[in-house]
Amino acid sequence: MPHKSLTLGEFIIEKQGDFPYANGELSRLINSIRLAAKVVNHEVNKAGLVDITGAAGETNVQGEAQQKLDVFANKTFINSLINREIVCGIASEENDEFITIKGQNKDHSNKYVLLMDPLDGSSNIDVNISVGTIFSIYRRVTPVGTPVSMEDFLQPGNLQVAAGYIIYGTSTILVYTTGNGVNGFSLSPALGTYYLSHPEMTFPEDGHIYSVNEGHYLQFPQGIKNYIKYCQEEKEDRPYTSRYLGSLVSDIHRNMIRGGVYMYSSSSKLPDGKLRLLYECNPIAFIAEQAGGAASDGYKRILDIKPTELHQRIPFICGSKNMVKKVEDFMSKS
Ligand code: AHM
Ligand code: MG
Repeated sequence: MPHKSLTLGEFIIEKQGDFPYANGELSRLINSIRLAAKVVNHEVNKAGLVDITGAAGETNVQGEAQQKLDVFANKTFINSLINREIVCGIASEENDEFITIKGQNKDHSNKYVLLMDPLDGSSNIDVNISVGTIFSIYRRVTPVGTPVSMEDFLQPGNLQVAAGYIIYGTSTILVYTTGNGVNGFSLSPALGTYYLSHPEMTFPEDGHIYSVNEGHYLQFPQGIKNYIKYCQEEKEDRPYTSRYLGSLVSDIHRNMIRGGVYMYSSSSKLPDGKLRLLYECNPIAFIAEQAGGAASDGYKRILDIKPTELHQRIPFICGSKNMVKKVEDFMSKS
């Protein structure tokens, strides 16, 4: 077993003391996510064997067709969190409005809100490419004892207390941070246990991979076009390698291990880009920074942006620190 066989459960207990005001609530919350992720993993693995792939026949708030597994993952995470009564509210890519949850004493006494994309990259399910769950956790800003309100969800990313992602891929891995570095845990399919397999993950400061949907090239702002040309130039350590799965967590995970930059910028067709600030960009940006990487909208730090809407979109450039800086240089020059 990897890394002295330390399990995620043991790791969570070991780290609980790192939080000055911890009463175990955040630990129980992460516990609940890891359990729900096991259920989703089981279902994702069965795709193709049972009638679970394909569209569910409904569209979500953003007008996108919901896949059956999207709906399943959404319900699984929400039910797991509601049953354990450990958050006061949940916002999901798949729900128009946030959900209010009462605590154990039916008194809105829980402290944390959770925002998530329950199954990101779900258009990849039918073709057997890795998909993922992304989550972001904040302490509520409204008083304990009252129902949550929109302001509990519209907090800048720099106030996140924890964030993570799960990749359902060649192996299933849960990566998360509570603001003290980033650790990854691989799920043993035989034992159903997550083991610490990627301790203290770090983004290389430089990299040789750029990840972008180049089909949108003609619609990109000039700064992004110029950066792509820079990546392709025959100079020094270039041309870089192009790798793009169209599954955010997988593209970010690979780039964090190998060194690279992911870009979903604005375009003439999508002026705000595609990715959602609250439950896609902010959690990934928090993880990237905790691992020594960076995340920007092309001009400024993602984590400093004050959100205005639950399903707000934002251009997203994330990866190795020096590569993100280079993209920003190209953006400001053009
Ligand atoms: P989704 O939340 O609808 O699955 O969309 C998000 C996904 C990301 O995982 C991925 O990086 C991006 O959309 C790919 O978009 P495109 O197909 O336009 O390149
Ligand atoms: Mg998504």
